[in-house]
Amino acid sequence: MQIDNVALRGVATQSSLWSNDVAQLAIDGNRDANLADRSCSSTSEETNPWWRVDLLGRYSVTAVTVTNREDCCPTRIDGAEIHIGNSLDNNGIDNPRCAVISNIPAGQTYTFQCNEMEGRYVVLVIPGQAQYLTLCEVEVYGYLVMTQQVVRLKLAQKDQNMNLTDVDLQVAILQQGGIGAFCFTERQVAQSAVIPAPNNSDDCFSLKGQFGKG
Ligand SMILES: [Ca+2]
Repeated sequence: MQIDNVALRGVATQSSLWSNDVAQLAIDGNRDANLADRSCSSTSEETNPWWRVDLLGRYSVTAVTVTNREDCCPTRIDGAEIHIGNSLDNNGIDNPRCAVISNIPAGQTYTFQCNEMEGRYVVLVIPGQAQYLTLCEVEVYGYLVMTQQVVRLKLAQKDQNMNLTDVDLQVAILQQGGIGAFCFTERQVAQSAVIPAPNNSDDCFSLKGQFGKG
């Protein structure tokens, strides 16, 4: 099974904003660790600063990789925690914890094993202290958790070698009609310019009738 950095396709947010160092800069695919190069996210100094990526689907996360700032203040990240899960309670901080970052040397990239923890959200937080949370890159390695409905689709098709994570294939199957209602994860829907995004937080919804053939 292919393990990708799925954070690259996610949507990031954070508890506050320092300068123009927006949350998305931590998932721009660039580990450049000099803050002036504009590839690091940063909150302002506050208690319990957090950063979160929405993976837009439920993933089994094998590892999270964090690149620390190089030009200043590498110890600011000491004590940061990585949480993974499907809840947004307490901004996602209440989700199970994968790791505590004891320290990362300036400009270095460390990997934390998460043993296939499942979740849509990956949250980094520095608990219990007033601090800046600066992240030059966060990589989330994992794979999409197949929903029961996608498995049903797999069983329904003739060619078992088709790649059902291919959105173009999914759309093509639906456009051919006659298969009825299927569900897609929001993650998969978000990848498609053809299928409109769902209006609720369910990770699965019916596409029956979307193409007038349901
Ligand atoms: Ca970056």
